[in-house]
Amino acid sequence: MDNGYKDIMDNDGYVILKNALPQKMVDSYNTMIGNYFGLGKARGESRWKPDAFNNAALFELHKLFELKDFTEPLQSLTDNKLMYLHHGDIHLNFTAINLHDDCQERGTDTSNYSWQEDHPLNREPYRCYTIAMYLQDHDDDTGLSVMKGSHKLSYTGMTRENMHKLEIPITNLNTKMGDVVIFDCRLLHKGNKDGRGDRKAIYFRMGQKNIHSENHIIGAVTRQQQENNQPINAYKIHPEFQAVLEKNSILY
Ligand SMILES: O=C(O)CCC(=O)C(=O)O
Repeated sequence: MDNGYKDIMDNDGYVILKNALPQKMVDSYNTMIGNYFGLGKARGESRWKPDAFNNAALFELHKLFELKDFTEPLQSLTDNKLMYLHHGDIHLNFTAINLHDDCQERGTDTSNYSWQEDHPLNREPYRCYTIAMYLQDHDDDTGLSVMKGSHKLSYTGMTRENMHKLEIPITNLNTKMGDVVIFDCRLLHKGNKDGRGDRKAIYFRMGQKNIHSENHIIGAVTRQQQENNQPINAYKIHPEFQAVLEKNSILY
């Protein structure tokens, strides 16, 4: 199954899988995230939980990896070498409103390595993707916005001011609940404010097993362990999560 996803990804830096999540799953994740953060009290407040897939209270998330409408396009984008990149957050009213990329370089030796397009030290296809699942409709510019094609730019170290001077229009992805956005981690993107007070999302990363994914994992684990106040070398994938990935032919 290809459906031209590779061409779209190459050109735009993102793909939207319309209606990939069944409504039942959307509803149950809405409830799960609401319960986890205590939505009654936390309405309107910003909360997020890093490394959610290894948290027993959130194992319902593992069902995502059994969903062929979601994994097959990703297998096709990654030449059937799909890998979990050890990054998975759930969000309640978490909004990253400034343009940014999701490349992870913390703790990575970048002396002989680059993820930038056409850079001489970029020797393998860059196929690290952020998966964004918003659990409500965003037909009113309150979801995710992207700078189409910016995954091909060399903007390392670029100031925010200069990012906005790029003269690339910002596209609002007016997604519906059940849609899944897959975007190249190098793509400049931002979230938007939502006055409803219960904006929920699942954010995680997957990629093709190669040097970029391996480096991405180092940075992602470093960040998550720091955010969870845990030593970096104490990170472990939970055996139940590992079993789900293996059963669905996903590397980790
Ligand atoms: O606010 C949002 O929904 C975007 C979140 C985001 O860009 C991120 O977590 O990297």
